[in-house]
Amino acid sequence: MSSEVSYSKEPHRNSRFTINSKEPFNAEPPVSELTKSFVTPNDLFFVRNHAPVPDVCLDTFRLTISGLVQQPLTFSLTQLQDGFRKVTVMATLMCAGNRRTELHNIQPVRGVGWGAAAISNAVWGGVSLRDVLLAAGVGPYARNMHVAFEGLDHANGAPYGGSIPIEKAMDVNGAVVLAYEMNGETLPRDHGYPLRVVIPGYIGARSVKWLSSVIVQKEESSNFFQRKDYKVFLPQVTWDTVKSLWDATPALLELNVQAAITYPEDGTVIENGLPCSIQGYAIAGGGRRISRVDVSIDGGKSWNVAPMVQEKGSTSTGNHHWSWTLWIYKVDQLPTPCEIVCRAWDTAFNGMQSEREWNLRGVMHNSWFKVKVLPAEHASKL
Ligand SMILES: Nc1nc2c(c(=O)[nH]1)N[C@H]1C(S)=C(S)[C@@H](COP(=O)(O)O)O[C@H]1N2
Ligand SMILES: [Mo]
Repeated sequence: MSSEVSYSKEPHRNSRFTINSKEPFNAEPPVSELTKSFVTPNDLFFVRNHAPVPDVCLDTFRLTISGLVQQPLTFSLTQLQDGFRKVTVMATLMCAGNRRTELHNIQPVRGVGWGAAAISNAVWGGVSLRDVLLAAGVGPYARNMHVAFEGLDHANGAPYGGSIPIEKAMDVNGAVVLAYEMNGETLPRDHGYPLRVVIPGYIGARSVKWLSSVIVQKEESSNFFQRKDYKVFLPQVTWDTVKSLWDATPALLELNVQAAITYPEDGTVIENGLPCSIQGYAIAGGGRRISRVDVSIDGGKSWNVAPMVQEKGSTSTGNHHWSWTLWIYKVDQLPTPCEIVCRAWDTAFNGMQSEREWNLRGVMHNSWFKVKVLPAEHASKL
């Protein structure tokens, strides 16, 4: 294998992206775009790559299923499409590093700086991972094992990868999909063409793109991104002291509760006393629903409940809720200057932190989201 890293075959990208890193490509849409549609258009869906986008040829592409299975299997994309029923799942992906920049402003964090738009929602079409594993002879009630994934891209000299518990992979309602379509279109190259796994309810990092290999194993993946990244430590933990902590700290899987304001943005100028439709998103992990979104226009002293906008069919009575919740809170007369704050709760009443707490990797940051709105006089003084 050549270890040369070349970015000469990257796909074309939307010029409206905010580019946080060019090589590897990491970009988020303008935050106000997020809540304009419940399903994010493909060309505005945030992109998080760790290496050049693989240039995959369908003729030679194969997916292998191996490890602790009765029957190892190899599929071309057509064989997967023809051999299994098609499923579609609407699911939001969020990078665990969403809102990292707010932590970076407290103390530098090594990693891609993300605003609040490292999150997007899509309808994923493909085959069910459970169906494929059943075909390989994995028992329907398999437990205490891990399903590891590997992609065709190489980051730090090894394939990008990760794993999930087999209980999630085999869950009839777990909705884990090997996706070859995104919003009814062929999966775009930036999002894993020709095949990716989508793990609804989990941090984005586990949804391995350019998927080439699924391995059932006793241990969780030994991949760098499972073992040496995507973990949360106390604020005082540094790159020196973290060394002994990686193994003792569990890998992040399910998302925590997150919410952000997408309009108005921080620093927006609005004349005192005008109406304002405050908008945003909220999401919970592990399939839990958002039960309430609270908005404050006085910096978090008093709160009101924001009406939620939910796409029909994206909810269920169980914990099988894979898409974000959008919300709009209308204020007749917004007193400016003011600080607008939002926070959300899931059905287990997990919430968000009231204070920002720094962590080494800048992941799972979900403190109350705050924006300052300035009065018109302020603008004229600038
Ligand atoms: N093969 C591969 N899969 C990957 C990554 C990667 O760099 N390589 N990045 C992961 C991370 S950290 C995230 S947040 C999601 C982002 O998916 P998206 O680019 O489709 O938004 O892909 C995940 N899957
Ligand atoms: Mo991520």
